[in-house]
Amino acid sequence: MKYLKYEIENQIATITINRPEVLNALNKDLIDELGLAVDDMMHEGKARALIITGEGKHFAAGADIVQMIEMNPAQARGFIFSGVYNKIEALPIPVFAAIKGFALGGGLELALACDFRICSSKAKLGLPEIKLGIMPGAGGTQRLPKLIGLSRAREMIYFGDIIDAEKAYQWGLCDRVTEGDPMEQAKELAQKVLEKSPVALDAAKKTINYGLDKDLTSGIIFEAMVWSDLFSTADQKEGMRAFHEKRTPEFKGE
Ligand code: CO8
Repeated sequence: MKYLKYEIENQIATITINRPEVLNALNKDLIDELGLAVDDMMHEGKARALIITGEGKHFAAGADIVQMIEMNPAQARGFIFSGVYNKIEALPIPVFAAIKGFALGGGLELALACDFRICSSKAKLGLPEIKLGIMPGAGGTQRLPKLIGLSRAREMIYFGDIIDAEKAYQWGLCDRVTEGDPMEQAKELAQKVLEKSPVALDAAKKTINYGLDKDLTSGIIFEAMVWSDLFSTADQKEGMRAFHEKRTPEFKGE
């Protein structure tokens, strides 16, 4: 791949956006590669968690502005990243964004499609599209208000200001802020999920995502169905038997 690095170690996959000369600005080919990398990872079936990060000092300073300048509406529609971001959000494994430096525009929208955002204390986050005469177009207007509330999301989207990691943490946009390398912290958290049941994690993630755009009653009905289906899995039997036998469960993801 030209714009990404992919590796998997101890069941934790890492995708690194690799265009540091332009602060990892996201062009169309890069996003196509991201979609393929995610497909390959799932096809291979070895990853139990995914970390997305950026090469060099930044996560990603947004979509490639130079590539967008002369686009017409049809070309802009063809450029849209949402399909790949939706795919990442729907992955059956937990996804962590490890953020150093800038996560802006389409870069922050990528991080919003992840389950967790782990930030360096020097991280800077924002949706500055409004300053370019556009608006967020890869899920930002939808995911951000759900995550941090309408007023704060409006503030970020209407004013386009960049906020630091501390404020992002206070607003619930960052899940962890670290003085060290966010990659290390993301790996620690990924390691924690390796001990859990993959089928239960997948079920929990699907149910949370399902409820995001549904009414409470539908969400609770869906939850009841998924919850009771878990009793057909070997992991449920193992988890509960292990508790009863006072030992650590060994989940097989079955
Ligand atoms: N696109 C293209 N090139 C970029 C981008 C970008 N988003 N960001 C930085 N670069 C380039 C710069 O042009 C510069 O290139 P060169 O060395 O050739 O001049 C290089 O990266 C280094 O950048 P700076 O010299 O500007 O570095 P500074 O440290 O001075 O500034 C900033 C860093 C503040 C991050 C500044 O680069 C900046 O403001 N970048 C643009 C941020 C931005 O507006 N992002 C939003 C882009 S629009 C978007 O993401 C739309 C999302 C919707 C997607 C939906 C479907 C596609």
